[in-house]
Amino acid sequence: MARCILIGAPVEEGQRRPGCRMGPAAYRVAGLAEAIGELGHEVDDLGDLSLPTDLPDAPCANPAVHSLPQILGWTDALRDAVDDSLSAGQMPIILGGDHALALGSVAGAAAYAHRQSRPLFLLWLDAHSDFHTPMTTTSGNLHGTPVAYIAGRDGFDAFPPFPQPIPAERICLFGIRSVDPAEHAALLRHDIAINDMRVLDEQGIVAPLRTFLKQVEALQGMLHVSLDVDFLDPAIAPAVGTTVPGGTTFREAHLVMELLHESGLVTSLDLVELNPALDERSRTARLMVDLVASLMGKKVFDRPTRGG
Ligand code: 5AB
Ligand code: MN
Ligand code: MN
Ligand code: MN
Repeated sequence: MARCILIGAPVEEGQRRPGCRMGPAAYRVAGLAEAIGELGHEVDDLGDLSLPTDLPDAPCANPAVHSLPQILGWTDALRDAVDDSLSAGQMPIILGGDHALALGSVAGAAAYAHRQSRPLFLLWLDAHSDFHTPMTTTSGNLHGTPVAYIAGRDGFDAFPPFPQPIPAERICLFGIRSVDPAEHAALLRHDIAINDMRVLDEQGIVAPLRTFLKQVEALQGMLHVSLDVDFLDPAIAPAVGTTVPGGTTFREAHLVMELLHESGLVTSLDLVELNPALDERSRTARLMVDLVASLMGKKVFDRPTRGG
């Protein structure tokens, strides 16, 4: 059984639409702690992190970029919180907040993994590749940049150097169906596994996910999973600012979570981009809670283990 720690990250400066700051509260109201606890795990709630008050002065050469000082502040806070909980033997579950929080959460996991001399792997469940740098983004929204930071791309001069960037072969993008031209050009230069929706339509979700999980297992790696609400089809998960049609179905998403549970490999988790102001009677929040329950071991039908 795991010792989970919920970390509220009311980050919304990584994009422009207000509402993501209510994400942590929506997960609590939807019963996240209870759902995990019912499966027999220990759950603590750290409450919400707050933005440090003395924000750095951070000019950026790309005038489109906004809220850089705030995102730098969040990055620091998230990195420390995730590193501290992993160091305490806990499994951090970050309640976002927009995806810019992953600049810090994955940095914390990477710092910890480095001290343990264990390789860190990243599974990015998202409609988007989030592979912009602050220099290439045209929207100026930093929630579109974490994978580039994590992979060690240039252009993050305002940020602390990423502790031990994750080699491209240990990053898996899954569910992708919206990639900007600058991201596309950069992805062609990196050996990142890109399981876009075309691949998943053709091969299903099981084979590509198992291939990746085998690599994690072979190196006894740590695995950070970053789940963006827009990974899901907007028909089942409307509460997100950046919907893209053609996302994963209810059962595909649950199957991903069930396979992750069976692997026993997940060491940290982000839940990002939920905007409760766009939700319909909490259905997206509740779906996300159900998905976490599947990840933590809830089964459709619990068969006694065979054999013996
Ligand atoms: B998300 C876009 N590529 O850079 C941009 O939701 C969208 O965290 C980024 O995946 C979406 O603004 C970021 C058009
Ligand atoms: Mn994202
Ligand atoms: Mn996205
Ligand atoms: Mn989004």
